Amino acid sequence: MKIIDLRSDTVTHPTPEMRRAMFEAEVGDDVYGEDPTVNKLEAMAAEKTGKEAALFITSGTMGNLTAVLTHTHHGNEIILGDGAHIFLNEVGGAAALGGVVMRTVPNDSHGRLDPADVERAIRGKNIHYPETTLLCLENTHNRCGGAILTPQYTREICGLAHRHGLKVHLDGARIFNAAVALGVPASTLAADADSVSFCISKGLSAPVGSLLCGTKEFIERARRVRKMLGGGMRQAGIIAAAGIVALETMIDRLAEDHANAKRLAAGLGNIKGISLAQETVETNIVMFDLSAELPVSDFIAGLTAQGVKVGARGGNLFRAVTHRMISTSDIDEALARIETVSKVIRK
Ligand code: TLP
Repeated sequence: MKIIDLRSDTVTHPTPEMRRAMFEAEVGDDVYGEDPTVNKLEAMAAEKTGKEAALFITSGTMGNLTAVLTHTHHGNEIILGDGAHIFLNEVGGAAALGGVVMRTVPNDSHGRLDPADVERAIRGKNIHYPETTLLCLENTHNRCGGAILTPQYTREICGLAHRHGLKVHLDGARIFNAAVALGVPASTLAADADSVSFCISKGLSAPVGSLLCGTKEFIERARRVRKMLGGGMRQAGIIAAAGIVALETMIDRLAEDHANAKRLAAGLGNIKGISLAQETVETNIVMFDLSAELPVSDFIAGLTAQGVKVGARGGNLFRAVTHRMISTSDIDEALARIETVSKVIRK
């Protein structure tokens, strides 16, 4: 039985072209800035996001942490959504290692922050207060089911932050999903943020890595922070080579993952006891809930036996993510297996 793994787009394997590029990569010591393949990937990333410079980082988590550490000082406060990956899923690194206070405001179902909430959360000058220095956004928004922040919204909220002297970091782990879905360049979505990070190891299928992008001056400081965190890599061209192939060949095909996610969502919505936990599926993430008639533990056990993997998100909430290694027929097969399980366990 074929395992259909919908836990995350992080499970994608490198393509044969990536493996060839890795084998043949020209390398050097990147801590000395001498790895031509890393330098090429960084230049491509800067170009794609419309920023002056970029830095190759081991993971999305380290990219966000490096951004927070570079933009802030210990004791600062940063504002972010209560569903932000930085807040929920990065081991509290911003607080533990960056010494910043994470002040959350609610994310709406589209991954947005209400500008009025953000404005209220920005601290005034008062000897008792920490200084607010950074706003973090996320596009697409993981917890909000791959929801997209539009360029108009991003401009508005970044404008507000900038008027109050804050910098903005955009966690764009899946920014190319947003770009492809909207039909705009990623640079348009990142234009108003001071820094943006994106992952090559998710839908883009490279095995490792993220890029942090911003001004030359910001990236110079971020390079020191990355070294401090132990993230200075040496012949990293071996993995950067796959990233170059990812940026060259994997972006446009994300549209297929989006179509498959819509197909999956439509099918799930027709299964008794399952309801979608989001109004629309905009990219490659589908969040769904089980009603009380489908016990969560039976559902998980049933799916495991049927070879379908989805992510349990606490309570009766689940996440399914489409990606390059999931075809349209895999979606239909997964739906058939989920329907079988739900029939067997329904109370
Ligand atoms: N997200 C992973 C898990 O951590 C949940 C996933 O499977 O979706 N920002 C966003 C928006 C992310 O979704 C992720 C990874 C990261 C940052 C961190 O990237 P990595 O896993 O490379 O550290």
